[in-house]
Amino acid sequence: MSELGRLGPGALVLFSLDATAQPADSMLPNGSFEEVSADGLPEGWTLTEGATTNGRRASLVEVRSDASMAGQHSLYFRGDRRTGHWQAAVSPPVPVQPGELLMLSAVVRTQDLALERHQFRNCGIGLSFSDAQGEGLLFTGDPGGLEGTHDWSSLSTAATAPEGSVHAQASVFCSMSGEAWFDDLRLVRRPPLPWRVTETERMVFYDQDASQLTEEDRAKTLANLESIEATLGLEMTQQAHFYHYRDREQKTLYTGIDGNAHAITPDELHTIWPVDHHELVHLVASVGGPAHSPLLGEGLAVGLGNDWNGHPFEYWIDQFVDDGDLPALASMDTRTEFRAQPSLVTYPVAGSFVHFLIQRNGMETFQQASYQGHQRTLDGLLREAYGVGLGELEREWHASLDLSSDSPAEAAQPP
Ligand SMILES: [Ca+2]
Repeated sequence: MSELGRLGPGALVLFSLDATAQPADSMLPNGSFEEVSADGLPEGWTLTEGATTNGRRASLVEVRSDASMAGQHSLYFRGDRRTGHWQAAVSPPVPVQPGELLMLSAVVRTQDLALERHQFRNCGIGLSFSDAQGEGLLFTGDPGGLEGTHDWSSLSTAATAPEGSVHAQASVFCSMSGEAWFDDLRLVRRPPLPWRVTETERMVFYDQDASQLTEEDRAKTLANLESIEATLGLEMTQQAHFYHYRDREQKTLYTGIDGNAHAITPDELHTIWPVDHHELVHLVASVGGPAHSPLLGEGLAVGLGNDWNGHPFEYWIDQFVDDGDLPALASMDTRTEFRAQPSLVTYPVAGSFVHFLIQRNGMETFQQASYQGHQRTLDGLLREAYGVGLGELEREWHASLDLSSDSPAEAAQPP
Protein backbone atom coordinates (compact mmCIF):
# COMPACT_ATOMS: atom_id res chain seq x y z
CA MET A 1 0.00 0.00 0.00
CA SER A 2 0.88 3.57 -0.01
CA GLU A 3 2.70 6.10 1.93
CA LEU A 4 0.90 8.92 3.66
CA GLY A 5 2.35 11.85 5.47
CA ARG A 6 1.13 13.54 8.58
CA LEU A 7 -0.28 16.95 7.93
CA GLY A 8 1.92 19.80 8.97
CA PRO A 9 3.30 23.07 7.73
CA GLY A 10 4.61 22.51 4.25
CA ALA A 11 4.12 18.77 4.47
CA LEU A 12 3.56 16.90 1.29
CA VAL A 13 0.71 14.64 2.02
CA LEU A 14 -1.01 12.17 -0.14
CA PHE A 15 -4.42 10.96 -0.86
CA SER A 16 -7.70 9.77 0.47
CA LEU A 17 -9.09 6.29 0.29
CA ASP A 18 -12.56 4.91 0.44
CA ALA A 19 -13.41 3.99 3.98
CA THR A 20 -16.11 1.43 4.41
CA ALA A 21 -17.20 2.31 7.92
CA GLN A 22 -20.09 4.76 8.06
CA PRO A 23 -20.69 5.64 11.69
CA ALA A 24 -24.17 6.52 12.85
CA ASP A 25 -23.90 8.80 15.86
CA SER A 26 -21.78 11.82 15.25
CA MET A 27 -20.50 14.03 18.07
CA LEU A 28 -19.91 16.88 15.64
CA PRO A 29 -22.31 19.86 15.60
CA ASN A 30 -23.54 20.95 12.18
CA GLY A 31 -21.27 18.51 10.33
CA SER A 32 -23.66 18.45 7.39
CA PHE A 33 -23.61 22.26 7.12
CA GLU A 34 -27.41 22.52 7.13
CA GLU A 35 -27.46 25.43 9.60
CA VAL A 36 -26.14 28.53 7.88
CA SER A 37 -25.16 31.78 9.55
CA ALA A 38 -25.90 35.24 8.13
CA ASP A 39 -22.42 35.45 6.58
CA GLY A 40 -22.97 32.26 4.58
CA LEU A 41 -20.80 30.07 6.79
CA PRO A 42 -21.81 26.97 8.73
CA GLU A 43 -23.35 28.01 12.05
CA GLY A 44 -20.83 27.53 14.86
CA TRP A 45 -17.85 27.01 12.52
CA THR A 46 -15.02 29.51 12.07
CA LEU A 47 -12.60 30.30 9.28
CA THR A 48 -8.86 30.37 9.83
CA GLU A 49 -5.85 30.66 7.55
CA GLY A 50 -4.78 27.09 6.82
CA ALA A 51 -1.86 27.80 4.51
CA THR A 52 -0.20 30.68 2.70
CA THR A 53 1.47 30.74 -0.69
CA ASN A 54 2.56 33.51 -3.05
CA GLY A 55 -0.59 35.38 -3.95
CA ARG A 56 -2.80 38.08 -2.53
CA ARG A 57 -6.32 36.70 -2.63
CA ALA A 58 -8.06 34.58 -0.05
CA SER A 59 -9.72 31.35 -1.12
CA LEU A 60 -13.51 31.36 -1.15
CA VAL A 61 -15.33 29.31 1.50
CA GLU A 62 -19.11 29.28 1.80
CA VAL A 63 -22.09 27.04 2.33
CA ARG A 64 -23.65 26.10 -1.00
CA SER A 65 -26.79 24.33 -2.04
CA ASP A 66 -25.75 23.41 -5.59
CA ALA A 67 -24.43 20.06 -4.38
CA SER A 68 -24.97 17.96 -1.27
CA MET A 69 -24.63 14.39 -0.14
CA ALA A 70 -26.67 14.71 3.05
CA GLY A 71 -29.42 17.30 3.46
CA GLN A 72 -29.47 20.37 1.20
CA HIS A 73 -26.09 22.00 1.79
CA SER A 74 -22.38 21.43 1.55
CA LEU A 75 -19.28 23.49 2.34
CA TYR A 76 -17.66 24.87 -0.79
CA PHE A 77 -14.00 25.84 -1.39
CA ARG A 78 -12.51 27.59 -4.40
CA GLY A 79 -9.04 28.88 -5.17
CA ASP A 80 -6.74 29.46 -8.11
CA ARG A 81 -3.12 30.30 -8.93
CA ARG A 82 -3.57 33.86 -7.67
CA THR A 83 -4.78 32.65 -4.27
CA GLY A 84 -2.29 33.23 -1.47
CA HIS A 85 -4.40 32.83 1.65
CA TRP A 86 -5.99 29.41 1.89
CA GLN A 87 -8.85 29.33 4.36
CA ALA A 88 -9.76 26.37 6.52
CA ALA A 89 -13.10 25.89 8.29
CA VAL A 90 -12.90 24.71 11.89
CA SER A 91 -15.73 23.09 13.84
CA PRO A 92 -16.85 24.05 17.33
CA PRO A 93 -14.83 22.24 20.02
CA VAL A 94 -16.16 18.84 21.09
CA PRO A 95 -15.35 17.54 24.60
CA VAL A 96 -13.14 14.44 24.64
CA GLN A 97 -11.33 12.22 27.17
CA PRO A 98 -7.65 11.29 26.85
CA GLY A 99 -7.28 7.76 25.44
CA GLU A 100 -10.52 7.89 23.45
CA LEU A 101 -10.24 6.75 19.88
CA LEU A 102 -11.99 9.15 17.54
CA MET A 103 -12.74 8.72 13.88
CA LEU A 104 -13.61 11.58 11.58
CA SER A 105 -15.18 10.94 8.20
CA ALA A 106 -16.58 13.08 5.41
CA VAL A 107 -17.32 13.08 1.72
CA VAL A 108 -15.86 15.41 -0.88
CA ARG A 109 -16.47 16.06 -4.55
CA THR A 110 -14.07 18.06 -6.67
CA GLN A 111 -14.05 19.99 -9.91
CA ASP A 112 -10.78 20.52 -11.80
CA LEU A 113 -8.64 20.27 -8.71
CA ALA A 114 -5.00 20.95 -9.60
CA LEU A 115 -1.72 21.51 -7.84
CA GLU A 116 -0.18 24.72 -9.17
CA ARG A 117 2.90 26.76 -8.37
CA HIS A 118 3.78 26.46 -4.69
CA GLN A 119 0.46 25.07 -3.50
CA PHE A 120 0.14 22.22 -1.02
CA ARG A 121 -1.48 18.95 -2.03
CA ASN A 122 -4.21 19.25 0.58
CA CYS A 123 -7.94 19.24 0.05
CA GLY A 124 -9.37 17.22 2.88
CA ILE A 125 -10.20 17.01 6.54
CA GLY A 126 -8.28 17.32 9.78
CA LEU A 127 -8.76 16.35 13.40
CA SER A 128 -7.02 18.27 16.19
CA PHE A 129 -6.86 17.93 19.96
CA SER A 130 -6.23 20.68 22.47
CA ASP A 131 -5.72 20.91 26.23
CA ALA A 132 -7.57 22.98 28.88
CA GLN A 133 -5.55 26.08 27.90
CA GLY A 134 -6.47 25.63 24.24
CA GLU A 135 -2.93 24.58 23.29
CA GLY A 136 -2.79 22.17 20.36
CA LEU A 137 -1.63 18.64 21.23
CA LEU A 138 -2.09 16.69 18.04
CA PHE A 139 -3.18 17.28 14.47
CA THR A 140 -3.88 14.51 12.04
CA GLY A 141 -5.96 14.23 8.92
CA ASP A 142 -6.85 12.85 5.57
CA PRO A 143 -5.30 15.30 3.13
CA GLY A 144 -7.42 14.27 0.14
CA GLY A 145 -6.09 16.36 -2.74
CA LEU A 146 -6.95 14.07 -5.62
CA GLU A 147 -6.32 16.04 -8.77
CA GLY A 148 -9.02 16.38 -11.37
CA THR A 149 -12.77 16.01 -11.10
CA HIS A 150 -14.24 13.41 -8.79
CA ASP A 151 -17.73 12.55 -7.67
CA TRP A 152 -18.46 12.18 -3.94
CA SER A 153 -15.57 10.27 -2.35
CA SER A 154 -14.91 9.26 1.23
CA LEU A 155 -12.33 10.83 3.47
CA SER A 156 -11.48 9.64 6.93
CA THR A 157 -8.93 9.83 9.66
CA ALA A 158 -8.64 8.41 13.17
CA ALA A 159 -6.64 9.30 16.24
CA THR A 160 -6.43 8.56 19.93
CA ALA A 161 -6.93 11.63 22.11
CA PRO A 162 -3.50 12.32 23.68
CA GLU A 163 -2.85 12.81 27.39
CA GLY A 164 -4.21 16.18 28.52
CA SER A 165 -6.86 16.39 25.78
CA VAL A 166 -9.97 18.34 26.62
CA HIS A 167 -11.34 19.19 23.19
CA ALA A 168 -11.26 17.89 19.64
CA GLN A 169 -12.03 19.95 16.56
CA ALA A 170 -12.65 18.94 12.98
CA SER A 171 -11.38 21.07 10.12
CA VAL A 172 -11.92 21.21 6.39
CA PHE A 173 -9.36 22.73 4.07
CA CYS A 174 -8.34 23.03 0.46
CA SER A 175 -5.09 24.64 -0.67
CA MET A 176 -5.17 23.75 -4.34
CA SER A 177 -6.60 25.37 -7.46
CA GLY A 178 -10.12 24.30 -8.35
CA GLU A 179 -13.36 23.66 -6.55
CA ALA A 180 -14.32 21.27 -3.75
CA TRP A 181 -17.57 20.52 -1.91
CA PHE A 182 -17.48 18.80 1.48
CA ASP A 183 -20.43 17.27 3.27
CA ASP A 184 -21.51 14.85 6.00
CA LEU A 185 -18.62 15.29 8.45
CA ARG A 186 -19.01 12.82 11.28
CA LEU A 187 -16.99 12.34 14.40
CA VAL A 188 -17.51 9.14 16.36
CA ARG A 189 -15.90 7.36 19.32
CA ARG A 190 -14.58 3.84 19.08
CA PRO A 191 -13.46 1.60 21.93
CA PRO A 192 -9.66 1.45 21.84
CA LEU A 193 -8.03 -1.76 20.65
CA PRO A 194 -6.41 -3.83 23.43
CA TRP A 195 -2.86 -3.29 22.21
CA ARG A 196 0.00 -5.29 23.67
CA VAL A 197 3.20 -3.36 23.34
CA THR A 198 6.61 -4.90 22.73
CA GLU A 199 9.35 -2.31 22.66
CA THR A 200 12.71 -2.88 21.01
CA GLU A 201 15.48 -0.38 20.42
CA ARG A 202 14.50 0.33 16.82
CA MET A 203 10.79 -0.48 16.75
CA VAL A 204 7.73 -0.66 18.93
CA PHE A 205 5.36 -3.50 18.06
CA TYR A 206 1.63 -3.42 18.82
CA ASP A 207 -0.43 -6.57 18.56
CA GLN A 208 -3.54 -8.02 20.15
CA ASP A 209 -4.65 -11.43 21.36
CA ALA A 210 -6.46 -11.76 18.07
CA SER A 211 -3.40 -10.79 16.01
CA GLN A 212 -0.35 -12.16 17.73
CA LEU A 213 3.12 -11.48 16.43
CA THR A 214 5.77 -14.08 17.20
CA GLU A 215 9.29 -13.34 18.32
CA GLU A 216 10.41 -14.59 14.92
CA ASP A 217 8.04 -12.19 13.10
CA ARG A 218 9.48 -9.25 14.98
CA ALA A 219 13.04 -10.38 14.36
CA LYS A 220 12.38 -10.64 10.62
CA THR A 221 10.89 -7.14 10.46
CA LEU A 222 13.82 -5.73 12.44
CA ALA A 223 16.27 -7.46 10.10
CA ASN A 224 14.35 -5.99 7.14
CA LEU A 225 14.70 -2.52 8.63
CA GLU A 226 18.48 -2.89 8.85
CA SER A 227 18.86 -4.24 5.34
CA ILE A 228 16.61 -1.53 3.85
CA GLU A 229 18.62 1.16 5.63
CA ALA A 230 21.85 -0.33 4.31
CA THR A 231 20.46 -0.52 0.76
CA LEU A 232 19.12 3.03 0.77
CA GLY A 233 22.02 4.51 2.72
CA LEU A 234 19.50 6.17 5.05
CA GLU A 235 18.78 5.68 8.72
CA MET A 236 15.64 6.23 10.74
CA THR A 237 16.56 8.20 13.82
CA GLN A 238 13.31 7.61 15.69
CA GLN A 239 11.65 4.34 16.65
CA ALA A 240 9.18 2.97 14.12
CA HIS A 241 5.73 1.95 15.37
CA PHE A 242 4.39 -1.29 13.93
CA TYR A 243 0.63 -1.81 14.41
CA HIS A 244 -0.68 -5.25 13.62
CA TYR A 245 -4.40 -5.81 12.95
CA ARG A 246 -6.54 -8.91 13.00
CA ASP A 247 -7.74 -8.38 9.44
CA ARG A 248 -8.38 -5.76 6.82
CA GLU A 249 -11.80 -4.94 8.19
CA GLN A 250 -10.40 -4.14 11.63
CA LYS A 251 -7.59 -2.10 10.15
CA THR A 252 -9.99 -0.07 8.01
CA LEU A 253 -12.31 0.53 10.93
CA TYR A 254 -9.55 1.80 13.20
CA THR A 255 -7.30 3.68 10.80
CA GLY A 256 -9.91 4.86 8.34
CA ILE A 257 -7.67 3.64 5.54
CA ASP A 258 -8.66 0.66 3.47
CA GLY A 259 -6.02 -1.77 2.26
CA ASN A 260 -3.85 -4.46 3.80
CA ALA A 261 -1.06 -2.14 4.89
CA HIS A 262 -0.02 1.50 4.82
CA ALA A 263 2.72 3.69 6.19
CA ILE A 264 2.37 7.13 7.75
CA THR A 265 5.62 9.02 7.54
CA PRO A 266 7.78 9.50 9.44
CA ASP A 267 7.39 6.54 11.79
CA GLU A 268 4.15 4.54 11.69
CA LEU A 269 3.10 1.47 9.82
CA HIS A 270 -0.25 -0.31 9.99
CA THR A 271 -0.60 -3.78 8.58
CA ILE A 272 -2.38 -7.10 8.66
CA TRP A 273 0.84 -8.98 7.76
CA PRO A 274 3.02 -10.40 10.53
CA VAL A 275 6.25 -9.30 8.85
CA ASP A 276 6.77 -6.10 6.92
CA HIS A 277 9.20 -5.02 4.26
CA HIS A 278 7.23 -2.80 1.85
CA GLU A 279 6.00 -0.18 4.34
CA LEU A 280 9.40 0.00 6.00
CA VAL A 281 10.86 0.99 2.64
CA HIS A 282 8.41 3.91 2.59
CA LEU A 283 9.43 4.98 6.09
CA VAL A 284 13.18 4.69 5.52
CA ALA A 285 12.94 6.32 2.08
CA SER A 286 11.05 9.25 3.60
CA VAL A 287 14.14 10.08 5.64
CA GLY A 288 15.64 11.29 2.35
CA GLY A 289 12.60 13.41 1.49
CA PRO A 290 9.08 12.96 0.19
CA ALA A 291 8.64 10.75 -2.89
CA HIS A 292 6.87 12.95 -5.40
CA SER A 293 6.22 10.31 -8.03
CA PRO A 294 3.96 7.39 -7.08
CA LEU A 295 5.64 5.29 -9.75
CA LEU A 296 9.07 5.83 -8.19
CA GLY A 297 7.84 5.74 -4.57
CA GLU A 298 5.78 2.57 -4.83
CA GLY A 299 8.26 1.15 -7.31
CA LEU A 300 11.03 1.43 -4.74
CA ALA A 301 8.94 -0.22 -2.02
CA VAL A 302 8.06 -3.07 -4.38
CA GLY A 303 11.38 -3.13 -6.22
CA LEU A 304 13.50 -3.72 -3.14
CA GLY A 305 11.39 -6.78 -2.42
CA ASN A 306 12.57 -8.46 -5.65
CA ASP A 307 9.25 -10.13 -6.25
CA TRP A 308 5.55 -9.38 -6.10
CA ASN A 309 2.94 -11.66 -4.55
CA GLY A 310 5.31 -14.60 -4.62
CA HIS A 311 6.50 -14.28 -8.22
CA PRO A 312 9.40 -12.40 -9.81
CA PHE A 313 8.49 -9.21 -11.67
CA GLU A 314 9.19 -10.87 -15.04
CA TYR A 315 6.40 -13.34 -14.36
CA TRP A 316 3.88 -10.52 -13.98
CA ILE A 317 5.21 -8.42 -16.84
CA ASP A 318 5.06 -11.46 -19.15
CA GLN A 319 1.47 -11.98 -18.13
CA PHE A 320 0.53 -8.34 -18.79
CA VAL A 321 2.23 -8.49 -22.19
CA ASP A 322 0.41 -11.72 -23.04
CA ASP A 323 -2.89 -10.18 -22.00
CA GLY A 324 -2.07 -7.00 -23.93
CA ASP A 325 -2.45 -4.79 -20.88
CA LEU A 326 1.06 -3.74 -19.95
CA PRO A 327 0.44 -0.05 -19.25
CA ALA A 328 2.61 2.70 -20.69
CA LEU A 329 4.55 4.27 -17.84
CA ALA A 330 3.34 7.73 -18.88
CA SER A 331 -0.18 6.57 -17.98
CA MET A 332 0.94 6.20 -14.34
CA ASP A 333 2.47 9.64 -13.88
CA THR A 334 0.21 11.39 -11.39
CA ARG A 335 -1.25 9.92 -8.23
CA THR A 336 -4.71 10.02 -9.74
CA GLU A 337 -3.56 8.10 -12.80
CA PHE A 338 -1.58 5.65 -10.71
CA ARG A 339 -4.51 4.93 -8.44
CA ALA A 340 -6.99 4.71 -11.31
CA GLN A 341 -5.36 1.46 -12.42
CA PRO A 342 -5.41 -1.85 -10.56
CA SER A 343 -2.65 -2.10 -7.97
CA LEU A 344 -2.10 -5.69 -9.10
CA VAL A 345 -0.76 -4.13 -12.31
CA THR A 346 0.76 -0.82 -11.21
CA TYR A 347 2.80 -2.24 -8.31
CA PRO A 348 4.72 -4.98 -10.14
CA VAL A 349 5.21 -2.70 -13.17
CA ALA A 350 6.55 0.10 -10.96
CA GLY A 351 8.67 -2.40 -9.03
CA SER A 352 10.19 -3.84 -12.18
CA PHE A 353 10.91 -0.42 -13.69
CA VAL A 354 12.52 0.89 -10.50
CA HIS A 355 14.53 -2.32 -10.18
CA PHE A 356 15.79 -1.64 -13.72
CA LEU A 357 16.62 2.01 -12.89
CA ILE A 358 18.64 0.99 -9.84
CA GLN A 359 20.50 -1.67 -11.84
CA ARG A 360 21.20 0.89 -14.56
CA ASN A 361 22.73 3.77 -12.58
CA GLY A 362 22.72 2.80 -8.94
CA MET A 363 20.78 3.92 -5.90
CA GLU A 364 22.16 7.43 -5.69
CA THR A 365 20.95 8.47 -9.13
CA PHE A 366 17.58 6.88 -8.43
CA GLN A 367 17.26 8.83 -5.19
CA GLN A 368 18.24 11.99 -7.01
CA ALA A 369 15.25 11.45 -9.31
CA SER A 370 12.92 10.54 -6.43
CA TYR A 371 13.50 13.62 -4.37
CA GLN A 372 13.30 16.33 -7.04
CA GLY A 373 10.77 19.15 -6.67
CA HIS A 374 7.12 18.21 -6.72
CA GLN A 375 6.05 20.39 -9.62
CA ARG A 376 7.78 18.21 -12.16
CA THR A 377 6.48 15.39 -14.27
CA LEU A 378 8.01 11.93 -14.06
CA ASP A 379 9.68 12.63 -17.39
CA GLY A 380 11.19 15.79 -15.91
CA LEU A 381 12.39 14.00 -12.77
CA LEU A 382 14.07 11.29 -14.81
CA ARG A 383 15.56 13.68 -17.36
CA GLU A 384 17.28 15.66 -14.64
CA ALA A 385 18.74 12.62 -12.90
CA TYR A 386 19.43 10.35 -15.89
CA GLY A 387 19.91 12.78 -18.74
CA VAL A 388 17.27 10.90 -20.74
CA GLY A 389 13.50 10.96 -20.46
CA LEU A 390 10.82 8.47 -19.59
CA GLY A 391 10.32 7.21 -23.16
CA GLU A 392 13.96 6.24 -23.64
CA LEU A 393 14.23 4.63 -20.20
CA GLU A 394 11.01 2.73 -20.80
CA ARG A 395 12.38 1.37 -24.10
CA GLU A 396 15.59 0.28 -22.34
CA TRP A 397 13.55 -1.32 -19.58
CA HIS A 398 11.50 -3.27 -22.13
CA ALA A 399 14.71 -4.36 -23.84
CA SER A 400 16.14 -5.53 -20.50
CA LEU A 401 13.05 -7.71 -20.11
CA ASP A 402 13.42 -9.07 -23.66
CA LEU A 403 10.13 -7.54 -24.67
CA SER A 404 9.77 -7.18 -28.42
CA SER A 405 10.33 -3.74 -29.90
CA ASP A 406 6.68 -3.51 -30.89
CA SER A 407 5.77 -3.69 -27.24
CA PRO A 408 2.24 -2.72 -26.37
CA ALA A 409 3.36 0.36 -24.44
CA GLU A 410 2.25 2.70 -27.21
CA ALA A 411 -1.09 1.03 -27.62
CA ALA A 412 -1.97 0.30 -24.03
CA GLN A 413 -4.32 2.75 -22.40
CA PRO A 414 -5.31 2.95 -18.78
CA PRO A 415 -8.68 1.33 -18.18
CA1 LIG B 1 -25.29 18.66 4.05
